[in-house]
Amino acid sequence: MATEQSYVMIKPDGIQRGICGEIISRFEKKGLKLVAMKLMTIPKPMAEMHYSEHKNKKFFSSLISYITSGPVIAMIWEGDNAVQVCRCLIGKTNPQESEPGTIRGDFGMMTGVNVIHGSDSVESAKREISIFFRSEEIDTYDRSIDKWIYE
Ligand code: DAT
Ligand code: MG
Repeated sequence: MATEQSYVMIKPDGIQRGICGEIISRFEKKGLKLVAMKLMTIPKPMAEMHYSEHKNKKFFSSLISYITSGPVIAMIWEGDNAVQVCRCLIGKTNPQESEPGTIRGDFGMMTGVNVIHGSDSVESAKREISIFFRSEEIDTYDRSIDKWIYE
């Protein structure tokens, strides 16, 4: 087992559209463990840090305006191979190319308004988690159901 943590964030459109419960439910049902969660409106400098790899792209300013336009739900999901598992649940960057059954495939229409973020590597996850959470905000607990999820 390679236990990892992924940074997952429901973007402002997910909150405005009232689909957070359904989205969170997919991560729970998959078997991932929620170890941190908060609602927040991201300050612009924090958004720029989170998306720093895109700072030279032409969509950067619209991306920052969008992600700071209203509250997001910031979460950390933990589990075996969690980074890749979360990306699978989320789907491709462009919701029109995302498979039905994925979050973006089921709930989105445009790349610039694509409902949810998930870390793309373990290194990115560590970086993003450190931007959004203090270590004391991340919980550690046992789940008795894990014996029915992991062999
Ligand atoms: P992902 O969120 O799937 O990891 P990414 O890291 O390449 O995708 O880009 C970050 C976000 O930036 C993405 O969720 C939506 C936005 N974005 C990416 N490419 C874009 C484009 N060509 N036009 C507009 N927005 C874009
Ligand atoms: Mg990315």
